[in-house]
Amino acid sequence: MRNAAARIALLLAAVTHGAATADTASGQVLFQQKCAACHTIGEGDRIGPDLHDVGARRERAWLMRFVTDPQAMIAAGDPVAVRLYERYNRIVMPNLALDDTQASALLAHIDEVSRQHPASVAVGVATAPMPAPALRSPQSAILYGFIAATLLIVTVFVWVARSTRDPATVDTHRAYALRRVLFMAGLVCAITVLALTLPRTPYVQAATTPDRVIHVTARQFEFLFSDVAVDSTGDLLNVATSDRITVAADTLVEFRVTALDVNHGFGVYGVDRQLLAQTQAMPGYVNRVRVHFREPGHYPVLCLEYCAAGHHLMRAGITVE
Ligand code: HEC
Ligand SMILES: [Cu+2]
Repeated sequence: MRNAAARIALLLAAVTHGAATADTASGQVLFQQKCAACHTIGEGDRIGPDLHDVGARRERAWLMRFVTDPQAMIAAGDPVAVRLYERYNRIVMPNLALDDTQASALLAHIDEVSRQHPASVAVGVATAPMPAPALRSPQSAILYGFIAATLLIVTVFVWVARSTRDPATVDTHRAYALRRVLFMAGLVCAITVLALTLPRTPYVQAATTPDRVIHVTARQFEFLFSDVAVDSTGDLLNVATSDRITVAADTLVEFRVTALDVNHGFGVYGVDRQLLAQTQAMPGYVNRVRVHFREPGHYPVLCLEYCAAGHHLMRAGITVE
């Protein structure tokens, strides 16, 4: 980060230099002059966040205020601005002496580029929106099964309600015999399911050694991967961490997941955007979850537990080569 500070000083010099000539220029020119050093529109984060679709993410009035005077907003403790500041390495976006017309032109330019280049094409794994799950997938099969079971139960209840409307004599012997049959059938089902699923529990899998152990540290609002464990915020100064990690294909990875502040959810999605594995990230605990990465591709990681207002920013990525 020391290096980054020097780079920013240089960028600031370059950026403020262009100030006087800017006021008649279009949003595009302004963006190139004053923003492109730190931001892209749909090509990923630089020193500041990727501004793709920022017009959809934030309110217009907030954006106008932020772009014209970011430092005042951070100083005033605006929650979103402070979170961004924390997330982007505590680098304050400079005040670029823009008037409202220039700010509007810039925002219009960002909207325009966002419209022309959908993020799914332009943006890398961690920031691309997740496409909706496919209709025919194991996860949807569970949904359909659930709906079918619900309909069956409702039908049975309706049938029972209708058939018992008028009092009738019941043959208790036959009823009890039926009850025994149903009980035995239920028992057989339960034992079969238990026998089929028991070998798939994590306790059995723990007997094999993983090919690789990756430590995951969650905090508001990021996931950090590292080769050694991180126990405190102080450790982050000494441990190399990243929100992207590369893994060889056909590797069994054990993630050891913890959190530094509040509970988070560590969810790994597959190349087809189906949830592959998840575990809670809890302060003071290390939860283990194993994923066998077979196919090459991008595996997004999202937070699965609402952890505070910047929750949706918690994204990381695993690339399998
Ligand atoms: C020196 C680097 C730098 C320059 C130049 C810069 N920004 Fe930023 N920008 C940042 C950083 C860093 C953040 C994150 C907030 C913070 O730390 O202040 C940010 C945040 C933002 C945000 C909020 C993003 C979000 O997700 O809500 C917007 C909008 C923005 N910048 C627009 C601009 C525009 C428009 C320009 C050009 C006029 C510009 N920035 C120039 C560094 C920069
Ligand atoms: Cu979260």
